[in-house]
Amino acid sequence: MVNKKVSKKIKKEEILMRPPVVVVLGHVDHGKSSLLEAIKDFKITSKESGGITQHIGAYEVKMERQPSSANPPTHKVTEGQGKITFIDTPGHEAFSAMRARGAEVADIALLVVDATQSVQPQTKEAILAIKHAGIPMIAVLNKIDLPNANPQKIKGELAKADVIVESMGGTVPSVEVSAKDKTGIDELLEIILLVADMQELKSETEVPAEGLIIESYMDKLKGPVATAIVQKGILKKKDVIATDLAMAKVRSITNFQGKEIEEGLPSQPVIILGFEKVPATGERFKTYQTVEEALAKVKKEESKRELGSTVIDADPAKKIINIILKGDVFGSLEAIEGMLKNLPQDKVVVRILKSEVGDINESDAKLAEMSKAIIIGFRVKVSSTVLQLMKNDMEKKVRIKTFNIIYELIQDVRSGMEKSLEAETIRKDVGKLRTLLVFWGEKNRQIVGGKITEGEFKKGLKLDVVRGDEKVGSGRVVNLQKNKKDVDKLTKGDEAGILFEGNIKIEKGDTIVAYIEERHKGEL
Ligand SMILES: Nc1nc2c(ncn2[C@@H]2O[C@H](COP(=O)(O)OP(=O)(O)OP(=O)(O)O)[C@@H](O)[C@H]2O)c(=O)[nH]1
Ligand SMILES: [Mg+2]
Repeated sequence: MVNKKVSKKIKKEEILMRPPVVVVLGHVDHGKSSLLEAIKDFKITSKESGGITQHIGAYEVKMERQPSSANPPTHKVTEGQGKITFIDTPGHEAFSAMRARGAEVADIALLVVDATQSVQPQTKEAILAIKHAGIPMIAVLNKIDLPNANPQKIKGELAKADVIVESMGGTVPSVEVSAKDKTGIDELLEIILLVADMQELKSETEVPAEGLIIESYMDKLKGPVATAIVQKGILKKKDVIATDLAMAKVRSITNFQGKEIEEGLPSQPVIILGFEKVPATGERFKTYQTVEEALAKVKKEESKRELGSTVIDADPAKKIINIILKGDVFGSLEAIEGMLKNLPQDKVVVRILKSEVGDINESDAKLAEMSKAIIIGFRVKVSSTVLQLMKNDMEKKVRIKTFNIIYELIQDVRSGMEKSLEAETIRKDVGKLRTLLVFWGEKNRQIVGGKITEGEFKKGLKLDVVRGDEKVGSGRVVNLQKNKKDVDKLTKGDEAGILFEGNIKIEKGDTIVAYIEERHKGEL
């Protein structure tokens, strides 16, 4: 926290040594949140549904000691010294946008790999995001407390993924840690500060504040709430700021722990109140001289884009599932939309009519009723008015489902899509017989002799009778005989007799085609 006296002093400086922003990236469950928890005693893990991080979180850590730097800072030691801003990200595959955004705003990336496991898909994706952002990384091999940890193997795998650690002759520092036992944490922090020192992270302070929104949601009492990282300048209360979507006259600034602060310094994670609408995650904010200027900017952007709806162009012949999506924060909506779009849509199309932060309200229910949409909520509640409506006349018309885990939400939509498809019957030819001899039989039965020219025949199989190029009748196999003995199966090359039952009198020269019908449940 910064008091006014300190910040006045800072403002005199042209350049501020700002703390490094460190993004924690890696595959799901490899221990990113636990690592942050170990670094500072944040109880992040226990708050999450199913232990999976679903939001990006930002945390600030102040080191007790000064950085032990090989290159002492060339600029004056300032408030930022010894501080590190960490951004936690989710490892689940759905959140690639959040990971990319995290890497974009960061100065350094921690690539966390579970040393008992191996380099996984999202490890590789994280590596790409880091390389794309062009920031240095530190490989963190976690869970070395476990007996099956094999950091050496991981280093080899990392090398294959083009991340060559120092001990293997490369340039990427690596450190072995246990988030559980809190070992290796000191060394890790030391390396972070060293890497940061080498970057000489400066920030202009005498410029209008700018930053990146990393999380946002609507709070019933507080209104729109945005978590941001200040990147340039000093954000102050009463500043007028705007993203493309929303403007704010900053009402309050709090640090990540919810303590009110006067100013947000470069690299500092801050929670901003005062937005008129919820800004989207990943948006940049800038400071404006006047409210009019800020509003003009938002208006201009507004006219450029269609707000709040993502409609996938649909072929009218396809089935369409209309969805109204409500979520707790923009980041979740973005992840869910991304995953829904990735569902196969060749036969059934998911159309998101509306995607919005906030609880499920009456207007959602009305839209759902009109458009025959299903309302899907992620970590939101159903408002009491809607609950009342559901009890009364809308009961049968609107379907509402809420979820706490993204994966379950996606699976549910997927199975809904599958159910909307009728089961298909797929016919497969399994054998052919050319008739050489025909015996007249009784009623609708005949004994036919011939040669199996393709595949096989079995009792009970369905049959088509083909004359010339035309199907002239159908039936089934009642019995099979070879060398005058009953058999279960005839295969290609066999000369044999079959007892045919069907709606046609077979003639010499007809081809009898045996087939099976497989019923396939709707497959996307
Ligand atoms: N034994 C051991 N277990 C660990 C260690 N670090 C994390 N874990 C466990 O690994 C599991 C996943 O840890 P998280 O910190 O939630 O992993 P994450 O990478 O943040 O996961 P996502 O946010 O879902 O991507 C939890 O059960 C942790 O208790 C460690 O150093 N040693
Ligand atoms: Mg996590």
